Amino acid sequence: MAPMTSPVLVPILGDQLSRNLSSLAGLSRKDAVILMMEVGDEATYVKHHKQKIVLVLSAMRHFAEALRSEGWRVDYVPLDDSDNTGSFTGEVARAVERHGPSEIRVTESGEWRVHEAMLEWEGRFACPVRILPDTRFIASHADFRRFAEGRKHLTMEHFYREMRRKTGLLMRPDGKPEGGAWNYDAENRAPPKAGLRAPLAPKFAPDVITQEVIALVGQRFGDHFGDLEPFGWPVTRAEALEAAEAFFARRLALFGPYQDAMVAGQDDLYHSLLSTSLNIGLLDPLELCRRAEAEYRAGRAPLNSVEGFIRQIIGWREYVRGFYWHQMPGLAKANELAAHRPLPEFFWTGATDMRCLADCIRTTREDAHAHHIQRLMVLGNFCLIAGIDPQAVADWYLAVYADAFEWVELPNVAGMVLYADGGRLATKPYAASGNYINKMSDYCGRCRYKVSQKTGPNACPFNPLYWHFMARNRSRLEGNHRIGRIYATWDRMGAARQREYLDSAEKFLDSLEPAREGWARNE
Ligand code: FAD
Ligand code: DLZ
Ligand code: SF4
Repeated sequence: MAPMTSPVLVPILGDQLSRNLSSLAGLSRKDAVILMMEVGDEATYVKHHKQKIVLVLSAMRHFAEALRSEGWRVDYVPLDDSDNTGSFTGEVARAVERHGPSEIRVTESGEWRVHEAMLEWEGRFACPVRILPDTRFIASHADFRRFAEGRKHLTMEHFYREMRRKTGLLMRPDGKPEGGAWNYDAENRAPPKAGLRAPLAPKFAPDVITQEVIALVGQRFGDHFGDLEPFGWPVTRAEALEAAEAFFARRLALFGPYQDAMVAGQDDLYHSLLSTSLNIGLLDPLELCRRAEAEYRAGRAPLNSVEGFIRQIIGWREYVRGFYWHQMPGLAKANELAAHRPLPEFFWTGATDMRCLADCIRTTREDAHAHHIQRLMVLGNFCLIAGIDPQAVADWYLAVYADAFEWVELPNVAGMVLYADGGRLATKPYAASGNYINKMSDYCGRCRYKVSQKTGPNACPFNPLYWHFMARNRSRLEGNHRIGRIYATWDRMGAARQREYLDSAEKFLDSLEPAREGWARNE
C-alpha cells in the first residue's frame, strides 16, 4: 500500500468492534490508520477473569483481520510486542510518532477512567483530538440528561417508554404499546418446574487465533480468577449472529416466563448469553430488538417474552449507561448504607456451604457468566444484607464477568443491588430472605442449611441476615413507602425473638473469612 502523508489516526478500543463506529463514519480508507492496542493495563486495572481477556483480545485480532481484508490500514500492537508501554496513552503516543497524524479521531470510551485519559490526549499531542459520541447506543447523553432533569428517582420504566416511542419497537400505529400494556413483567416470574431444562446455547470452538490468545493469557494472567478453558464465547460478528439466531429459534419463546428462575447446574436457562457480543460491539442493540420483534409479529414468540427481552436492552441496558455517565464520578464512591464489611474469601473460591451461592460462584468461575437473577438475588442480595463494602463488591463484579464494563456493571452493583446510591436507581433495596431463593430455584432442597429455619446454626443464613439488615438500616429505610411496612412485622416479634435473629446473624457474619488481598487488584 502506498505510504500516506499525515493520515487520520483512529484508535479503536477492545469494546468498540463495530463496523458502524462513529469514528469510522465518512472516513476514506486511504486517509486513515486504524490503531488497535493490546495493553496490560486493561487486563489488570482489575484482574479480569481469564476468559474475559481471551474474549476481548481474540475478538480484537479477528476484527483487525476483517478490517484489513476490507482494505483498511490497521496498525495492531500485540500484547507481547517488546516495546509495548502497557497503556492506551503510551501506545497512542508511540503511534503519533510512527504516523505523524493530522488528527486523532476516536469514539468516546465506555468507562470514565479511559475517558479521563482521552481528555488528556487533547493537551498532550500536537494534532487535534476529536472525541465522537458512541452512536451504537440509542439514547445519547443529552437524551438521558433531559429525562433526568428535575426527577428525584430516575425510574427506569419512564425512560423505557421514551425508548419505545423513540424506536417504535412494539408500538401500534395509534401510538399505544403493542398489546395495550407497556410491561409484562408480572407474567415473567414463573418458578422453575421440576426437571426444567433449556435447549443448549451454541459454544464456539477456538480457532487458531483464539488458541494463540488462550496460550498468551494462560502465560501472562495465570493468577487471575476463573477457568481459562473450555472457552466458547463468540469472537466474531458471524459467530455472534449465529448465537443470536440460536437464541431466537430455541430460547426466546420461554425467555419471559423463566427469566427469574434458577436451576442448579442449568446455568443460563432461557437467557440469551448475548451480553458479551453486545458489549464489545459484535452485535447492535437495535438490530437485535428488531429481530426479536419480528419473531413476535411472525407469531413465533409471545409478547411477554419479546417485550421482556426488548425491555432488558432498550430499557435497562440503555438506562444504566445513561445513569452511569449522569452519576459519575460520585457513583464509584457511593455508600449510602455505610456498608464496610470486607468481601468474603468464598466469593473467589466458592468454598461455602450455602448451595445457592456456591452454584452461582461455580458458574461464574467456569464460564465468566451468571444470569441476572443469580447476580441480583443470590450474589447481590447476599452482599446487600451482609453489608459488604460497595467498592469491594464492584471490583468483584467487574473482575469476574466476561460482559463486565464499568458503565454497565457499576449502576447494577451500586444502584440496583446495594442501594449505595441512596435510591436514585432502585426505589427500594432488593433485600430478600431465603424464601425468595427457595421459591425461584431448586437450590434449597439439597443445601446443608434449612430454608424453613429462621434462626440458629442450621438456619438458612439469608433469614437472620435479612432481619439484621432491616434492623440496622431502620432509620434510613423506614420512611420508604415500599419497604417501611415491614417494620410493623419486626416490632410484633418482640424483643426476645428479635435478639435471636440478631444473634444468629452476628454469629454468621463473625464466621466469614475476609478475602485475601490480591484477588481483584494487584497489591
Ligand atoms: P439476558 O437475560 O438474555 O438479557 C438480554 C440482554 O439484556 C443482556 O444481554 C443485556 O445486554 C441486557 N440486560 C439485561 N439486564 C440488564 C441490566 N440489568 N443492565 C444492563 N443490561 C441488561 N450486564 C452486563 O452486560 N455487564 C455487567 O457487567 C453486568 N453486571 C451486572 C451486575 C449485577 C449486580 C447485576 C444484578 C446485573 C448485571 N448485569 C450486567 C446485567 C445482567 O445480569 C446481564 O446483562 C445478563 O445476565 C447477561 O446475560 P444474557 O446476555 O444472557 O442476558
Ligand atoms: C477489557 C479489555 C482488555 C482485557 N484488554 C484490552 C486491550 O488490550 N485493548 C483494548 O483496546 N481494550 C481492552 N479491553 C477493553 C477496554 O478495557 C475497554 O475498551 C475500556 O474499558 C473502555 O470501555
Ligand atoms: Fe441458599 Fe439458604 Fe437455600 Fe441454602 S437454604 S440454598 S443458603 S437460600
